[in-house]
Amino acid sequence: SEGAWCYDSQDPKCGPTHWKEIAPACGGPAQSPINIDLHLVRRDLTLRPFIFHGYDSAPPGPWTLENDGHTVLLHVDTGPQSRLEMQGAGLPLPAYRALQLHFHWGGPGRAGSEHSLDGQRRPMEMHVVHMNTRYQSMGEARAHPDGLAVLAVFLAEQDSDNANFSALVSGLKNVSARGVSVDLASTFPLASLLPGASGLSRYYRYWGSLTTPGCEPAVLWTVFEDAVPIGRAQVGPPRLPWAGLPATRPPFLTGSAPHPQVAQFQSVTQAGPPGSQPAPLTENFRPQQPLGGRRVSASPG
Ligand code: B30
Ligand code: ZN
Repeated sequence: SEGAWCYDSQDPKCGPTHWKEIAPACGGPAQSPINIDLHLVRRDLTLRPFIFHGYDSAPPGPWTLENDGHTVLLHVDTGPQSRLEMQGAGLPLPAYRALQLHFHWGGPGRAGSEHSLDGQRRPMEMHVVHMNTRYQSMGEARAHPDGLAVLAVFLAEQDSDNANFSALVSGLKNVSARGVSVDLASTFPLASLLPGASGLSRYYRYWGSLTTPGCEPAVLWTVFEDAVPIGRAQVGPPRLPWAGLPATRPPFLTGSAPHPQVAQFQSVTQAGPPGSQPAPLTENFRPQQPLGGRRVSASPG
């Protein structure tokens, strides 16, 4: 349904300022992502913990990893035998089913989360996309304000591996070309990628949109405060100019250091003209959108 679009704001044809020409909702109200100003959030005592069904065990699978040219997606909805659903947490009834998770990242040395807290971006952001079970398809859900619920999880660097990302990161080398899908060697508990024990982090909540065309205002967003760590070493050796430096860098250098663990994601490629060298897919995050009259709520934490 969406024509050609891209993240490059320098591109005269397909960048974010042109999205509204192919998808009018991208120029409409209630768009995502946003910066969350922590002084303006309203604490909401009705934002209780999430209730997750099936997130604590490895489902039958197989799960499919896909490079669609805009992101890397892990499709986790493999049918009725692996029902992954969430409720509670102020979500509309009856429940939301997990469909896919995917990532947004930056470029060498550049943070690439879509949301930010008090203007602070993180190296990466993972989105776990859920559909309201009252709807039959993604297409139907996208037409309703309560159709989708996305869990946004910030990823932060750490020196040691996060084994919970191993199966996914190992699959990235097999989806470096746009349009390619592979079955992952194994599934894993979805909860292992969420902050705290099954998402017991404080979270921020607001009504927004898909962050890619068609930008439908169909998403109840949850942005977890606590980041999930992802390891530098598990995604390959650091690249210049940091190669050869000890794993622990002096603190004054960390602000300008690249995010080596993200290098693996950055090795994924996007579309190019036939026969051309494929360009790495980097900085696949949308510019932040005006909050307008919306309110951001915070769980009691
Ligand atoms: S997000 O979480 O707001 N970034 C879709 C789902 C969630 C978000 C953005 C888009 C979505 O389902 N889009 C339509 C299907 N997409 C797959 C995809 O997720 O992103 C196919 C496509 O090419 O349009 Cu890329
Ligand atoms: Zn996303």
